[in-house]
Amino acid sequence: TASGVGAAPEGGWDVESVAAELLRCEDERREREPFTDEWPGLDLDTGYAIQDLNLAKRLERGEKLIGVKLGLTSRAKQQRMGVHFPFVAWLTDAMVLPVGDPVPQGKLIHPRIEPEIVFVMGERLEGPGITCAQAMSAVESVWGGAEVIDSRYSNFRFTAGDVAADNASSGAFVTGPIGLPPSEVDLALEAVLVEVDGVVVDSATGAAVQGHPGEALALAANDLARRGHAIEAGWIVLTGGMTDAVFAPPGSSTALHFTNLGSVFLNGG
Ligand code: OOG
Ligand code: MG
Repeated sequence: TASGVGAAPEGGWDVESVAAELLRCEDERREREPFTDEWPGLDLDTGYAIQDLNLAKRLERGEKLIGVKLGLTSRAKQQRMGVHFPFVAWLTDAMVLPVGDPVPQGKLIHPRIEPEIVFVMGERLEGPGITCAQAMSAVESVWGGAEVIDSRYSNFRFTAGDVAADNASSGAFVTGPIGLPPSEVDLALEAVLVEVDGVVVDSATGAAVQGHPGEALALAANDLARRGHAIEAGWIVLTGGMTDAVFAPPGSSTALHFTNLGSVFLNGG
């Protein structure tokens, strides 16, 4: 088992029981306090062991692994959440939100929306030592997208270990209408306007994400290499929120307008 990872379990928790409780919270739409309140030794590596155990459980129940997401790749996100480095989590087909569908309120606890640059991989990318240029040459197409994050922790309060364990607040995501070859768009300069109920509340360019979203992709490949994985051809990669997330309650309407990658509309349901 993975229970040898990290510090000795405290508060009665271990890798298996935290993993099971997180999946129960997700299935029951139940929020809870972060585990590190009771188990301060739940560090990043332990969080990843929990995340990987729950990926195995998701696959066992029939979900398909379709890619990865990065979290906390922009300063806006890091400052808001109080975790000051990026991390990587899994995407399965159960997280895909069909274009035009509302925010799936019935499955989520307290959804928030993030504008993201999304990659579809043309080639396998295996770290370590991957550079931004190498990463971008493995990309087939570039999209705008919206991630609907949903932490299992009350008020999105967590440490790095908690949020890694919680698959980086994964919920759902939708991709925009336009996919371009990477050579046709300057991603550092690609802008997004975040519009809530008709009012622009935030904006950023791709440079907000590690200077260039390709840097986030390289980081994911290099980080995953430490965990024994590569980024596979055909996978989807969400490179992380460009701005702070916005709340998406029922009745809200959010639009993300990208310069070249089109607009993504999400009805709060
Ligand atoms: C963690 C997930 C962050 C992103 O794009 O930065 C994330 C959170 O803020 O709850 O998906
Ligand atoms: Mg995100």
